[in-house]
Amino acid sequence: MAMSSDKVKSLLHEVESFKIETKEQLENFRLQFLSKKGSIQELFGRIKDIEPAMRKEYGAVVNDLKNKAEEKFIALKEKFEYTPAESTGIDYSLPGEPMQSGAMHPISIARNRIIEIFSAIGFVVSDGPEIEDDWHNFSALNFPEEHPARDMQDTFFVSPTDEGDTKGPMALRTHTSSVQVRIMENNQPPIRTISPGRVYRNEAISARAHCFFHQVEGLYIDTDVSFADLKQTLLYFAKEMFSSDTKIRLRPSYFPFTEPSAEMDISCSICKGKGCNVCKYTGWVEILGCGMVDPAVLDNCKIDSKKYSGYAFGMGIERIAMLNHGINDLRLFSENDLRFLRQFGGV
Ligand code: 2NL
Repeated sequence: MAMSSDKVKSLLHEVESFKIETKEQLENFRLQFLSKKGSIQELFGRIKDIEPAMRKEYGAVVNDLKNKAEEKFIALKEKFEYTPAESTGIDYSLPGEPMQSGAMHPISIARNRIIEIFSAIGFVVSDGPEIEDDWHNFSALNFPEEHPARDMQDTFFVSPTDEGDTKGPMALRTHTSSVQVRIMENNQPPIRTISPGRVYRNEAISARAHCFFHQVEGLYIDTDVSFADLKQTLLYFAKEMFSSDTKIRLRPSYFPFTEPSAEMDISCSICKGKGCNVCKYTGWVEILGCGMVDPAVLDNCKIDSKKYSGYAFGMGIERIAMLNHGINDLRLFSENDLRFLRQFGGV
């Protein structure tokens, strides 16, 4: 204790005799005596080394020293227009600016849910390039040479299409089937994959059409895959995605790459089949296209169509998100207006 009180006394002397005639000296005073690493704080830290019976007295003496130092500091603070952390001009004690937080995009929310549902039954996510050659986007998928989708009016071409170009015309993919063509070319069955991604169409932008949108396509190839397998898988998906009482119906359709082909409707998730604007008073809403993979497509991708069969389906993610949240204009998805994006509960 004796040692410590000597130390307090000598510090008190130092505090009292410290010459402060400039702003810099005031800051040095603060650093030396009053800061967290200053000598007075150090004395407080030593209280644990003091005999318990003497601690009260020791505390009082150090406190007294601290008050004297603070008084001296405060008395000179105004005179030198002291501001904390003056070297940077930043007052770290001010509260921060409120930060704008983002939100999960409704397309991402729907895509993640679709992936979750198909992952649970063994589908693996696959990905591929957005700029594709003619083979992977059209020819391998059985599009005839004169098919309208190959037209400049429908597809964005991104490189010269003159005869000398050995790779053939390159285009922004118009569906993610091109990813699945690549999977088939590089893997033998069993294949069970879903391909989510952005696709492009050369269309005028409106509430119902956009020049880009998002798709998830699914593909399952093995021995003895049947249309019944397709139907059960899609029923499972519809019940998981919407609600367990959702019903599905399949209507005959046509795609170049599937035979037979169908479009699938679900019982309207908005009005539960009673009739509303969304289902146009039919009780049903179309959500995807599907079918059995055309044997010519399997053969194009080096999969033996005599040994294997498969089903495939494709859906627009925007459409699913619109149904889930009652969104009625496609353009909202690409405006990045936070007032829109924050409404969907994703973080
Ligand atoms: C739709 C329809 C569909 C497929 C996509 C597919 C992929 C391969 C082979 C055969 Cl590699 N088919 N995909 C099949 C039927 C329909 O999409 O309306 N999508 C938004």
